[in-house]
Amino acid sequence: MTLDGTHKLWADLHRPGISPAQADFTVLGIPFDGLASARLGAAFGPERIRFWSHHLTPFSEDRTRLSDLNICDLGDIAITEPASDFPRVADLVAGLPDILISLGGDHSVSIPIFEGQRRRCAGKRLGVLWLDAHPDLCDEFDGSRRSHACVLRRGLETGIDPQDVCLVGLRSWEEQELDLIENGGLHVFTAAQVAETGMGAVAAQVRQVLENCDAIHISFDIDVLDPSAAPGTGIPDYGGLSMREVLTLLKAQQGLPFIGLDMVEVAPPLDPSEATVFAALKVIMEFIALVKRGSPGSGGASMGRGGN
Ligand SMILES: [Mn+2]
Repeated sequence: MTLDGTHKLWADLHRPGISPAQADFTVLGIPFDGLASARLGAAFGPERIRFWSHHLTPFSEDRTRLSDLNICDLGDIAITEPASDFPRVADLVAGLPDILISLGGDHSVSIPIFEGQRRRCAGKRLGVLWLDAHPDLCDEFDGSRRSHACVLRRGLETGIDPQDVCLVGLRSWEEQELDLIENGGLHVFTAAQVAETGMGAVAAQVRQVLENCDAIHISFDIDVLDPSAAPGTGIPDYGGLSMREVLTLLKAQQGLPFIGLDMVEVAPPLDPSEATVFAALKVIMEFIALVKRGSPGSGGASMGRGGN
C-alpha cells in the first residue's frame, strides 16, 4: 500500500507544465463554500478529490483506455469576495480552448462558470444537463442573488434557452421556483420519474433535447445521488438517484459536444468514509471516458474542441 498514491494526479493523466491549449481537459478547483445555506464543508472538496485521484487507474469501467489523454490541472482559484472574484472565474472559463472540469465548492461557484461557458459559446446553442436534487431557480435566497439556490436562475439570465436545459433527479422545491419549473419551458425529470419510468427512457429523452445544441455543459451537484450513496453534502435529500442510474444517463449521451463538467457540493468533512469523494471521482472519470469514446480516433490534444 502506498499512502501517497499508487498513481500520479488524475490517475496519471495530469501533465505538469502543459497549458490548456495542449490539454484535452482543464481542471480548476474552486474551494469556496461561503454561499451555502446549510452545512459547510464543500470548500474542502477540491483537495480531497485530487488526493484520491492518485488512487484511481487510467481506465473507465468499460476499459476505455485513458492514458493517452492530457489533463492540465490549473490548481485552485481562491474566492474571497464573490462580487469581485467570480468574474475572474468567468474570464478564465471564457478563454479555455478545451473541456473544463471544475471542482467546487458549493454550487454558487457554477454561476461564473455558466457565464464563462456562455461567453465562449457566443452565437451558439449552449445545452445544460443539470443533475441535482434541487433546481436552484430561486431569484434570491438567504439575502443573496449568488446563493447556491440561485445558480440555474442566474445561468438562464446569461441567455441559455430553457428549451436547451434538462434537469434530472429533482425532488426538493422552493415556492418561488414553481412557476419556472411548471411553466418555464425547461425539461424536468424528477427522481420519482426516473424510478417510475427507468433511467433508460429518461436518458433517451434527454439526448433528444441535447442533440439540438452546439455545446453542452454538465452541472453535477453530488446531492443528486441518494444520501445513502453520497452523504457528504450540505443538504442531503433522500429518494435520490443511484450511481448506476447516473452512469446510464451519461453513457446515453455519447458523441455529444461536451465543453464542461462542474462537480459541486462535495463536502468531505460531512462524510468520514470519504465515499462521497469517490462518487465524485467516478462521475469525473466516466465523463472523461465518455468524451473520449465520443471523439473517434481521438487521444491527445486533438479532441475536445466542442465549444470553439
Ligand atoms: Mn443541490
